[in-house]
Amino acid sequence: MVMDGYRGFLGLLVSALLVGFLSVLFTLIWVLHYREGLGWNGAGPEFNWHPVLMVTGFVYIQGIAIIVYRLPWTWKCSKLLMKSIHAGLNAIAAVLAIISLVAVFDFHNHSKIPNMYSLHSWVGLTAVILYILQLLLGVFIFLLPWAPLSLRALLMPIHVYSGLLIFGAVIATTLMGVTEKLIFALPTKYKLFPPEGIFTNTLGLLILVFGALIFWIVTRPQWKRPKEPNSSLLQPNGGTAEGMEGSMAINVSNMDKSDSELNSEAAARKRNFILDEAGQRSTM
Ligand code: ASC
Repeated sequence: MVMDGYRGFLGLLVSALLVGFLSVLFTLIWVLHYREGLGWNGAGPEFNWHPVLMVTGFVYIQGIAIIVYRLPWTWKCSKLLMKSIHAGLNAIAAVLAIISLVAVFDFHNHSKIPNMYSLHSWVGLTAVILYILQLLLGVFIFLLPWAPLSLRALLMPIHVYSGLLIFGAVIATTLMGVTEKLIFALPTKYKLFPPEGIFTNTLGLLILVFGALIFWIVTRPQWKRPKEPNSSLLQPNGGTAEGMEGSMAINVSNMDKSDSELNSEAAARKRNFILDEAGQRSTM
């Protein structure tokens, strides 16, 4: 596949998938081995769905959703298909996050623990609400064929920024949650370096490294999906969900881009174009 620094990309992608998978595995081992296991009974086992579903959905699946456009072997797939996969993964993550919130509120209510007093809960609930808004806005503006190209171009940088902001807030919230739970569960023992403390601190580090890898992958301009050249000419009114990458969009969105970003995007476009002319891949 044609991509600048393909081996580096592949190494980071495999590392991210592995570290993310380990985070989910560590969370499961934490609740199954060190805590009360899983159940839906208003007690500890019901609470335990909260970390499991948050790390699986809100951390791992959201992280993968953020980088799906970067996978070079999907560049021959239509933009609409990739948007559907991006939206679908984010929708799965949102559903898991909501179930995870139901578990924690239900546990609190059964066990007469107050809701929403901690910083973890304030930042976390804000992230979930913004995530759902981001998902709805993304579907209505970028996936469905209704929004004009000018509105898409205007909102795309905001969509990218708020997506990464929410993801960062989710990583921070997860770390607060892990710390909080350890202090609740091991009030006197945490400071004695017990195995559960060491194990769960390691889980926190894995989640942070996962976030760092996703953030690196998604901020490399040379790994962006190449723009579809001339597609706006095929759809002059820009009224369809696909082919929003034409010259107009490039011009509008170029206004706030750095030189290096523009250069590597231009290189990607050129590469894409040459490949097109050689008939090696289709852009639609
Ligand atoms: C879309 C799409 C993009 C953006 C872009 C806005 O719907 O596929 O890449 O909006 O056209 O600049």
